[in-house]
Amino acid sequence: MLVLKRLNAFLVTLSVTVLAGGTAALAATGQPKPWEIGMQPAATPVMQNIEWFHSFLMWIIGAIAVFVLGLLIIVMVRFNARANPVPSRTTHNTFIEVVWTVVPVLILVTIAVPSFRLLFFELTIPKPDLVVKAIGHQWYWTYEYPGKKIQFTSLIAEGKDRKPGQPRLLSVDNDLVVPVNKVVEVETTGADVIHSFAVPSFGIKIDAIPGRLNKTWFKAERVGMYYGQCSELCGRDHDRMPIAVHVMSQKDYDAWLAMAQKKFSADSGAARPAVAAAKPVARPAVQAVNKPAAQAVKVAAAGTAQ
Ligand SMILES: [Cu+2]
Repeated sequence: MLVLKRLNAFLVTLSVTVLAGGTAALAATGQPKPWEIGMQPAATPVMQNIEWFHSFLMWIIGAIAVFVLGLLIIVMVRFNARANPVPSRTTHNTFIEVVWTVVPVLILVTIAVPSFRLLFFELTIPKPDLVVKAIGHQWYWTYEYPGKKIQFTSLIAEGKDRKPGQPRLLSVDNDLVVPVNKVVEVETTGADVIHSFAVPSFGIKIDAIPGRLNKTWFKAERVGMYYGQCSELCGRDHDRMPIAVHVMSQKDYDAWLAMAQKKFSADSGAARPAVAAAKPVARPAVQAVNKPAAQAVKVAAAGTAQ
C-alpha cells in the first residue's frame, strides 16, 4: 500500500511539474532551459509545423517499435526450443511477403506527404515586409537592413557588458530587431568561412557561405527575445557568436528604426569600431597550438614552390 501511495504522490508531483513547466514554457522566451527535453516553444508558423511533424513522426516510430517488440516477445515465448521442439520447415509465405513490402511503402508515403509539404512551406518565401542581411564573421555577426541604411555589428555580451537578466553566452550588445507578425526575409552570407544562422524557436537554420547569398524567412508571432547560435563549426570562437533577435511591436520597432538610423548609419561608419573590439578574445593556449600549424603550412607551401 505504501508503494502505491508513494507512486501516486510521485505521479501527482510529476504531472504538476509538467503542467507548470508547460505554462512557464508558453510565457518564456526563446532560449534553452535546464532539464529541457523537448524543443524550445515555437514562435513562428514554420516552427509550429516542424513541431507537429516531429510529434507525428514520434507516434509512427513509437507504433513501429511497439509492434516489433510485440513480435519479438511472441517469437521468444512461443517458438523457443522448449515450447516448440520440432520447428516447422516453412520458408515462404506469399501473403506475408506482400504485406511486409506494401505496408512499409505505405508508411513511407504517409511520412513523405507532410514532409514535402513542410519543406515547401519552409523554402517558399512569402512576400517580405522586411529584409535583413546577416553576415557571418570570425567571430561575430553583422546585420544590414537593405534600403534602410543601417549596418551594425553584434558582439557577444560578456562579463560586465552582460546586463542583468541577459542569458550567458547567448546575449549580444546589439540585437537584431524585427517587428512582430511581419514576414522577415533573412539573407545570409559569410565574410570569411562558412557560418550558419540558426534560431531554434523560429525553426530556421541556414548556412552563411562566402560568395553566396542564402535566403530564409520567419514570421515571429510573439514579442520577446529569441536566441540562437552560429551552427557551423567556424573556428576558434565558434561558440562566441550568438544570435539575439528582439521581436517588438510595430510601434516600438519604428522608434528603434529611427534611433538605429542615427546610431548605425551605414554611411557614418559608426558600426566599424566595434569590429576591432571583437578581435582580442585572447586564448593563448589555442594560439600556441595554431602557430606550429601555421608554420607547417608555410613549410608545405615552400616545398610546393620548389
Ligand atoms: Cu560561425
